[in-house]
Amino acid sequence: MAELVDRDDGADTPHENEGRAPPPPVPRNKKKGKGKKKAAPTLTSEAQRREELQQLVARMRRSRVQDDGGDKRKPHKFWDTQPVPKLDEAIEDAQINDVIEPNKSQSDIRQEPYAMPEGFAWSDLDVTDESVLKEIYTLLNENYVEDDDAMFRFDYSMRFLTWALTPPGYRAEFHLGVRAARGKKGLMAFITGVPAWCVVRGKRVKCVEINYLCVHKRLRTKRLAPVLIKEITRRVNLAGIFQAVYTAGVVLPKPVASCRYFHRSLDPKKLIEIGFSRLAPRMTMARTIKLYKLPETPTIPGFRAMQPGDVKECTTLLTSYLEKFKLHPHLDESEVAHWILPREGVVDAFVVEDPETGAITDLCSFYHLPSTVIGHEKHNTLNAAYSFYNVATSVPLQELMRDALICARNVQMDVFNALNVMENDQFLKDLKFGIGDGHLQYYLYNWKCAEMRAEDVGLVLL
Ligand code: MYA
Repeated sequence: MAELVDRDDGADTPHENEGRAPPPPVPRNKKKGKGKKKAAPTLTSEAQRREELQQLVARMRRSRVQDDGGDKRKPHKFWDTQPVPKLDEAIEDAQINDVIEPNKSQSDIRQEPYAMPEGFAWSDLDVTDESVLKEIYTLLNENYVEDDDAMFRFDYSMRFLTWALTPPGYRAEFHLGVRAARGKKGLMAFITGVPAWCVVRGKRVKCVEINYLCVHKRLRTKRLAPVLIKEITRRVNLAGIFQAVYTAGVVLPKPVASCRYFHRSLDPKKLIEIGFSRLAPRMTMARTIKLYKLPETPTIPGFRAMQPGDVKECTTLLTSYLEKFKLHPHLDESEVAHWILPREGVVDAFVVEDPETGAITDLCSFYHLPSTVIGHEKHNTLNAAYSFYNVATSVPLQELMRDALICARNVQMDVFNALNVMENDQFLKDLKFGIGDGHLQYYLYNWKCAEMRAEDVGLVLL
């Protein structure tokens, strides 16, 4: 198929395929290929040869990923036209913390939507309409982020998408689709923004959080993504917002922070069966299951599910905790109620209530993001919990997160994932998390500031 989009700024000419989309995180020692195992002491020479070959391929693949993603000299025909720092631009001065382009006046903002190529049309998507939500679900379920080996693909549930896209103050015009203009007018591409206040190195900045950029597999590499990004930018600018925050697995100009995923097995047998992880050398399945076994129920006195009556205290607890990070959201009570209060199958949150005073002293939360296990005869779904916002004041963070793991296991999660953001490093090792093979890059649009370390990041995007 030919190139799809017009070239109004010279940024949308076709070029070589990009590196693969950012993968759902998988452990670094994920089983590669079809059932091959890592070297064990009793390997035959044939098995050793295969193992070496496999390791070589893995090394080559790792270096390819680095070259594709991190080559600072590679031109970015679209991103080089955008108000973002260049990849080779080192910003070390912590005093630099400001917009790149000044805010535009309404009259300087393009009033009409960017042109769609023949056969396609913009579509404002009403996510409160069940049938539209189903279409979005299906597009993402079939075309959104996969791991490098195409073994897993994110499977955001409809209830999850409703949650993610309708926080307080959301704007319907930031839920943007592209449809085929004829026939069944199916949904072919998608991008979303939700307004949020972020605090960047102490400065409060009105932002949109951009997410769910997706182009149907049949329309890939035709420069549709830049048009989606430009159109959402135009709409967001018209609403008086000029900064954005987003995350991606790929390296683009230019990450403000680079984070890693870590994984804690909850159902190691299933994870091994589906190739998400593999049996460690010299380990039997029985020993592996024992290694990851957790108590039946949470152990901290006063640990219970968060309730609406806890929102006020949780807001105080969370907002004051987040202040210590260089990039964090600023959340009010309505937002804490939206984002943190439990929603079945979407987000779970727990508090510790002081048994004597009744005060809420701790908070932990995780969201449910399954992945489709592509083409597996026994398992269709990998059930994953993702660490969200956690604050420990009465117990060590590690103890709190242990109870979070127990709760995740008790709602049938197979794995618990956490980024090395905030203070998560404090519990990853002791709670038996393993490092994943994916990086998650954090980006700011139209903002220039010094890079930060993963542990300076106090923001989790869905
Ligand atoms: S991250 C999740 C992204 N989605 C997926 O990975 C799902 C599977 N993949 C796809 O659907 C497609 O491969 C996508 C690219 C849509 C990703 N973020 O159309 P193309 C650049 C930004 O020919 P396609 C998320 O949702 C690429 O470098 N740019 O490519 C956050 C190249 O530009 P340049 C990306 O493969 C999204 C150009 O696109 C990404 O058919 C944040 C090629 O376009 C990416 N993940 O489609 C978006 N991947 O030539 C930015 C590739 O310059 C928001 N590209 O290198 C910015 C703020 C906007 C609002 C501002 C308001 C003030």
